[in-house]
Amino acid sequence: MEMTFRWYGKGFDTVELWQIRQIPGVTGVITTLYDTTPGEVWKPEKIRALKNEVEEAGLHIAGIESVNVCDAIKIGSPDCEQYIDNYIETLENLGKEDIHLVCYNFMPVFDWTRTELARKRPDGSTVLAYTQAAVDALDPEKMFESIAGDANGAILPGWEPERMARVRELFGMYAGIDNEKLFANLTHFLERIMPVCNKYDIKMAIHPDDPAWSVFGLPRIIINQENILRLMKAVDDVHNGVTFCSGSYGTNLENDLPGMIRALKGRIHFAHVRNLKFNSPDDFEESAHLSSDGTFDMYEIMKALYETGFNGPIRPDHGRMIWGEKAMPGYGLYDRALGATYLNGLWEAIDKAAKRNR
Ligand SMILES: [Mn+2]
Repeated sequence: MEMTFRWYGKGFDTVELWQIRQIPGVTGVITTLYDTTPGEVWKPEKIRALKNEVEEAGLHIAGIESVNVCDAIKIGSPDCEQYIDNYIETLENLGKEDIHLVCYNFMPVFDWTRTELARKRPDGSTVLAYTQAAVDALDPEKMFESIAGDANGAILPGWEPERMARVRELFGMYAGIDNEKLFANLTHFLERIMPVCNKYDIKMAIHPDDPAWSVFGLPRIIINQENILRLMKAVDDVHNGVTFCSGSYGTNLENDLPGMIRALKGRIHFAHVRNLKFNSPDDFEESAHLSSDGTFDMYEIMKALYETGFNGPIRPDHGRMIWGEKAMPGYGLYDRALGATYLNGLWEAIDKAAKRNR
């Protein structure tokens, strides 16, 4: 396991590389070219410049989150083959720069969905939250406007204003796409990219849909153990793998998180580990990483990763906004640094206990 930290790049992230370098045990960053649009080929010079910048700060690029998949590929529209070719070219350029992990998702229209970006908790911290009642009452075209005001001026990943201006058009484009069609398009995409992934040993790691159910009637497929195992079998190559995000699969309390980790042994290439606090099955907020602050048993999650031989990057995921920090919601420095330290502590304890009992 390598402890890592997500970084959006200079000019997009309030957190700086030198700060990440000072978090104990964090050696890598998970980053992206935030100013590229889905479908665009990533230029080798830009990848190299990003890599140099990270390495000059004493860190390294442990993976890319994300190379976004454009709507044409998800929909399977006539120009999708050209966009898959572009994606392959991007993977090739990443592989040549010795980058071997790519996180992506296959969610239509909306990336992750929350109904509040700054819900206040009893300790005065603010967190992202979701309540189904608010989604049911909302016009999807107003979704962006309703949350944008709490974003501290940041551009939210997956919620870029240009994209949100096209919400109506995007809904129309997905009109004929049900879960089966989306699954077929995902399988086709993976089959097409596997040769380049094999050539450069690039592990693709699909991020689950968040929340793990359909919102606004759109198809959602990466939501539970059955579906993710189906995808692993459909393209049975180790380079077709998973980002295990406890906070996303965990939105559905029926998902047994440690059990899923065990079922996915060998195919989890990247882990997002965070906790949620449920007030009811359809109202949750993002708590501190600590088990006792939320609903999940973080020890059991880390233990399942340890026992299945997980050796990829882990990162703390969304953090609370604490100590007066102003940052992109979920992506401040302080609470995620606390999360990294806590997860490192769990791992050390699990590792030492395992070695002593051997
Ligand atoms: Mn995640």
